[in-house]
Amino acid sequence: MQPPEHWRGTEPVRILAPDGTPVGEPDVGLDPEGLRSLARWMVLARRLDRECVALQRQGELTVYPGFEGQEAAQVGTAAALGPDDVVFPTFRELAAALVRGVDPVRYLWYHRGTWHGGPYDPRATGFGPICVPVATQLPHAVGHAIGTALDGRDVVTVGFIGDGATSEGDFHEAANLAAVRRAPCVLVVQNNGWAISVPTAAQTAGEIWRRADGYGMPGVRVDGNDVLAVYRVVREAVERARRGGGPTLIEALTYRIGAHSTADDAARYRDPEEVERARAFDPIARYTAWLTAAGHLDEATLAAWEQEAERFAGRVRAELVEQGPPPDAWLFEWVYAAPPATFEREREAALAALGDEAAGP
Ligand SMILES: Cc1ncc(C[n+]2csc(CCOP(=O)(O)OP(=O)(O)O)c2C)c(N)n1
Ligand SMILES: [Mg+2]
Repeated sequence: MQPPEHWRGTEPVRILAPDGTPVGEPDVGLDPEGLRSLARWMVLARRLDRECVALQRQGELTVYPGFEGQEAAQVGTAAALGPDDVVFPTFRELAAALVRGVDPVRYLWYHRGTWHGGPYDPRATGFGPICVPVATQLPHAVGHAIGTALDGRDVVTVGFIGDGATSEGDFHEAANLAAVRRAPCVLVVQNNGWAISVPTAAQTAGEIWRRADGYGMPGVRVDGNDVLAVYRVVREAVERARRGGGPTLIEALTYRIGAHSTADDAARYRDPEEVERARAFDPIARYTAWLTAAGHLDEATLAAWEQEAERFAGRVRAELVEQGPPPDAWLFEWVYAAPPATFEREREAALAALGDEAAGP
């Protein structure tokens, strides 16, 4: 089995080999129910992800960035956090959002265009807004971490980021500030091999986790398709941050099985054989193989999760598609506290035009 190209170099922290055989200590401090819940979340998340791609193809979502293959990196990270900890996501972390208790229907309002602002409450869920401008959420995450520390609150902030995003100035500024201020945060890079059509090798000449040394913080490279390893590594980083030990940079090696988003045709720049090879490193098959061998999972339970996932995806679909378009006037709401006259005129003209259109020819 040839691992994806961007996994070359330093061996990552790994507990389970790709076939599920333990190569490290599988006791990560979770009881059997906790261990099973990691698998259940991954099964639910993958099913929902596929439903979302279908919903976009059927015109029910405008665009959707899938995360198939990255379930372990996201579920393992989210599960390692305490209830008051906060996540600042990119645009690809629906699996992490589920684990943190975000309502997927509300989350997907964003992709349906129902509500272009914050479709769920970041404060109630501890999950920041979906962030499309690449890397801009990372300074926010570090600022949040510094703020909670100044307030004396026991909160650790996780900032997710992609491999491509590590080329942005925002990444450098955030990582540097986090280390200088010993901010209680964990920066999790999901290195999925691609930034749209740019492979990691064309993005960065070194290994991403090694940059941590230059900033003056610990860096860890973990097998991001090994949910137990991700859980352990993130857990350790969260505990260090909580003790006042400052930030950690984690590079989670994973693979983007799907296209960048439903607006992308990956076959134009990526060899489909690469994807087939990467499937041998599937995070769910690896983990359920180990759970079963360790006596924590039987076929009936796995089948029950799959049925639950069907019902779950069906419920999300039903609740989503019954959601009509937002009122036209919302385009102009929450822009200005005191709208200038030019803006008011624009609003009136636009609403009149939209009204005519809605009335038909
Ligand atoms: C500042 C900015 N530049 C460019 C884009 C267009 N864009 C969207 S996602 C993306 C690639 C991101 O790659 P990576 O950080 O590896 O995350 P992934 O998509 O693999 O999850 C780009 C260039 C953007 N959204 N924001
Ligand atoms: Mg990427």
